[in-house]
Amino acid sequence: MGVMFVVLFMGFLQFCQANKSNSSVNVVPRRIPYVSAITRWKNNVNFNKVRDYQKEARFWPQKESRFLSLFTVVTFPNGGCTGASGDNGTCMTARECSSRGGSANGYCANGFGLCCIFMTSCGSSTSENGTYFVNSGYPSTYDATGSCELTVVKSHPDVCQIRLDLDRFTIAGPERMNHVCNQDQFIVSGGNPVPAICGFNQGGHMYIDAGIGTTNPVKLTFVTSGNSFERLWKVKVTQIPCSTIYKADEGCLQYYTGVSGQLKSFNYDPTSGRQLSNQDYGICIRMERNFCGIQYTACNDPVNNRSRAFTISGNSNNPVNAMIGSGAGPNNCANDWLLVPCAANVGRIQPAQALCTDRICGGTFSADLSMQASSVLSTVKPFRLWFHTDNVEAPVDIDNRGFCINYIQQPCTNNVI
Ligand SMILES: *[C@@H]1O[C@H](CO)[C@@H](O)[C@H](O)[C@H]1NC(C)=O
Ligand SMILES: *[C@@H]1O[C@H](CO)[C@@H](O)[C@H](O)[C@H]1NC(C)=O
Ligand SMILES: *[C@@H]1O[C@H](CO)[C@@H](O)[C@H](O)[C@H]1NC(C)=O
Ligand SMILES: *[C@@H]1O[C@H](CO)[C@@H](O)[C@H](O)[C@H]1NC(C)=O
Ligand SMILES: *[C@@H]1O[C@H](CO)[C@@H](O)[C@H](O)[C@H]1NC(C)=O
Ligand SMILES: [Ca+2]
Repeated sequence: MGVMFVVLFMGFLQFCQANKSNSSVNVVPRRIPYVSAITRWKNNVNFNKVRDYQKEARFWPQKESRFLSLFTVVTFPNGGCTGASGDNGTCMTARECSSRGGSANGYCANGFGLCCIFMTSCGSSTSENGTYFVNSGYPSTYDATGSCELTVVKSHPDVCQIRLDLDRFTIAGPERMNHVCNQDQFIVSGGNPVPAICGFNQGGHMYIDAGIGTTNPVKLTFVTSGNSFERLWKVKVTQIPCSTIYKADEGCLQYYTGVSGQLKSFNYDPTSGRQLSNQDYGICIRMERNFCGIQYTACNDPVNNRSRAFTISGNSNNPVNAMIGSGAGPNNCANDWLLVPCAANVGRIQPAQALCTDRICGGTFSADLSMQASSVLSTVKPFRLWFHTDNVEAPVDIDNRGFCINYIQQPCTNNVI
């Protein structure tokens, strides 16, 4: 869909080129009243805008333009925009914004359009790309029990994934004993299985597989129960077309791009965040061109004497060595683990029994049974990690925080192929 404005034009010009770079699609004389044209465009879908427009243009051949020497229609595509509030929206007319349920927030398209922000809360349904799902009363906090659901309908059948950006995300954390989210929960249903999460997750993201073609909607639900708690959330919902290069790889709940970055488990916080139970998901890192391996290192922990940046099993109040492998022994990872395919320590001579390992757990990040953390290299492609936790913590696993890991991709060389 495009956005149109009727511009009163006092000259004899039949064409007014508002921007020469788009002159063929931006400005055309029209005989048809603009209201009916808007109605037509509303029924169009936002793909192949220019082509749609050109089709439309054929309905109004240029010979009719002599009726219009006073009127010129300025159109521009419904691009993304940043509103005065800093939220992202879609550029459109005031009329279109209010009819679609958005709220105008600043100008765009050189002042011809308004930046239309879609923000919604409990019990609603949206098919607008870039909708923000907020707690009731946002930006104030919400302290009550209930279930707050948003239904996300595809804006077009050619949408395959939904990306959720957890711009604000504070709900009650898991219980102390087994770290299960039994008070508050954020649940995603209707797509591929997504683990329920709780606690503090600001800055996190998730990709939801929405299936191909017309499918059931995806539902996002915040369940709040139990003790009084000041909850706050603002989740940005972006619809990703199937054919784009920026969609996530299949089977990745989280998808990172770039040569370096930081990965965190949900509700990670070195001071008080409890590792969540019942997790099971893939974390993918896009292989950048000419990079053949990936190195992982536990983040700095600015608050604890002994780092808790990787505390997946054992009693984290004591130093715990790294544990590896999938057996049932005391130094194996039978219950909770981060799976790093064929992980090997960087710059340390490997013990014979652990040339490369897959599961890593314990209280130290290393690919051997060390008390000392190490950077870990994996050259298995594509670059992926899997995180798994069961539903039990106490009495063996105490105060585990989960993980925060920095990654750096390694260029293809003689050593990394
Ligand atoms: C025309 O478009 C170009 C390229 O997008 C932009 O840099 C320029 O500011 C525009 N000019 C006007 C008058 O809108
Ligand atoms: C011109 O049109 C193209 C395609 O619709 C769009 O990507 C581009 O941003 C437009 N440029 C301007 C200056 O509006
Ligand atoms: C708006 O979009 C930009 C660019 O994609 C992004 O960096 C920024 O975080 C977004 N802001 C919000 C509030 O979503
Ligand atoms: C939704 O918006 C994002 C940018 O914020 C864009 O990349 C994506 O293509 C849009 N999705 C659809 C279905 O238009
Ligand atoms: C931990 O840090 C505190 C002060 O920050 C210090 O008093 C204590 O000795 C440290 N413990 C260890 C084991 O290093
Ligand atoms: Ca566990």
